[in-house]
Amino acid sequence: MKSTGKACWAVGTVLACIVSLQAAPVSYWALDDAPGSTSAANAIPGGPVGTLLNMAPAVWGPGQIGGALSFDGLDDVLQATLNVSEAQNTVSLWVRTASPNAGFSSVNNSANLGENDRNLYFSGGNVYGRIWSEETINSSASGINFADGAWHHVAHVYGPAPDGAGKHLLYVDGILRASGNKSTSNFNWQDIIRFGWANYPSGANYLNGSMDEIAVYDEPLSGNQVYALSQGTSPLSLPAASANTPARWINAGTGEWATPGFWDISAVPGPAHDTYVNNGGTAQITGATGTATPGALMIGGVGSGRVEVQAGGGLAVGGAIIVNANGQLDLAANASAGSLAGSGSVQIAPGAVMTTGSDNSSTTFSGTIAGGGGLTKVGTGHTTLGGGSANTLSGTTTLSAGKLILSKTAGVDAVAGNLTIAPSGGWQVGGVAANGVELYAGEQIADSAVITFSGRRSIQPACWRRTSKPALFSASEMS
Ligand SMILES: [Ca+2]
Ligand SMILES: [Ca+2]
Ligand SMILES: [Ca+2]
Repeated sequence: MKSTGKACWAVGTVLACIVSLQAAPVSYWALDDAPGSTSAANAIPGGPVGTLLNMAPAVWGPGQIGGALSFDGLDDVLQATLNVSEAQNTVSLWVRTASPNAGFSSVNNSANLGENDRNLYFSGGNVYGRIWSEETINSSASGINFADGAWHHVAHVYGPAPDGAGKHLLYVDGILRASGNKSTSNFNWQDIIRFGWANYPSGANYLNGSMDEIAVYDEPLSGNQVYALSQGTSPLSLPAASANTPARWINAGTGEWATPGFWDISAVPGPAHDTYVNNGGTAQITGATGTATPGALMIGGVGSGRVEVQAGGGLAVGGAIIVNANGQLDLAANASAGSLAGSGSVQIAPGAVMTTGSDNSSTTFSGTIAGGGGLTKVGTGHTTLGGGSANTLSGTTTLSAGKLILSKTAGVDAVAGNLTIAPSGGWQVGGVAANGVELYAGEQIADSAVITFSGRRSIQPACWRRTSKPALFSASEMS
């Protein structure tokens, strides 16, 4: 069934059709079966029931959504008769294991299980996806160990992705982790699909862990659809690719934020949507339209990314702005964020101010902040400026609320310009203050900096305190 979910029947001599704007899986095993069940129900009418091999008794338990099925890592397999498309396909599932090496999904020729393809497996804690012959992609660029005993959402996609994201795609936890160049599999004589086993890695073919919410589509899902699944959207109610969440910069090159052609959406991202600018793309924000995103903005990650807020533009992000190591945020106008994280580069031009912290979370930004503009910390959380490279921002850094923690390498400036300490909650003298600036290493503030205390309480410099580390606060810094 295609993404339009078309259902047709004959009415007299006329063929009538209902087209629903949903992506429709060909099979969906929610694995919410009752304890003691000896098979896995398929939520798609007519879809094959899952057979449990070597699983007597089957171990059902809590899943990511409802129940889930456990696999013993020895010989347990969930298997169904299903001839999936070689031309376009998505397998979406949740998997949990603490074994760094473990197979968990494949298609097979029932006559010979040695004939297999569409292998999904963990190797070294990375997630691998393979289509024959012969392309294997993996999540290692993320640097994340996904075999950590927690649930992770995995989607393996091939075929021409509706959002132009590529041909052979591997998503983990809703984020594109790897892509390849093959759009189809050459292994077209498979007739079953198996979970809990793959042909790789050698010697660790079975999954010691659990799986949940397994959905198979005969279509490539968009990155936004995969993201929705990773956020808990049911495969039975997944919007079609045209109704996308979240926004995602999909083209290498440069374009204006509000130009729909550069996005797989035609509107500003909606509530809780995240926005990605990566794959070599640059988003230039030149006006107010399309500059507010209530979710997170992730810059870089899978390929470099750059966001330029140009003069006259603006950017308001309700969630985190995550500037990855290969990401850059250039502000020639004001921007605000729920929080700031990552290890990339932020440039703030003279006259522009970046305000961060409104979501009250605590984050660390370990990249560099440069330019002639200003930085303002709001919210009750802690914002940590870390890393080993100096910030050279020459405008004023202002603490309005919460904590600003300066934690770069000793002797490396976290604050290069002037510092204004004006917490709206006032100061606490003694004890562990809820508001303030803490130095986690010496010489975090340029000697030329002027520090202004303008909080609502009149306080003494002695209230500058920290908890346990030998921070230094020289007299020149108090000038
Ligand atoms: Ca067994
Ligand atoms: Ca479930
Ligand atoms: Ca097939």
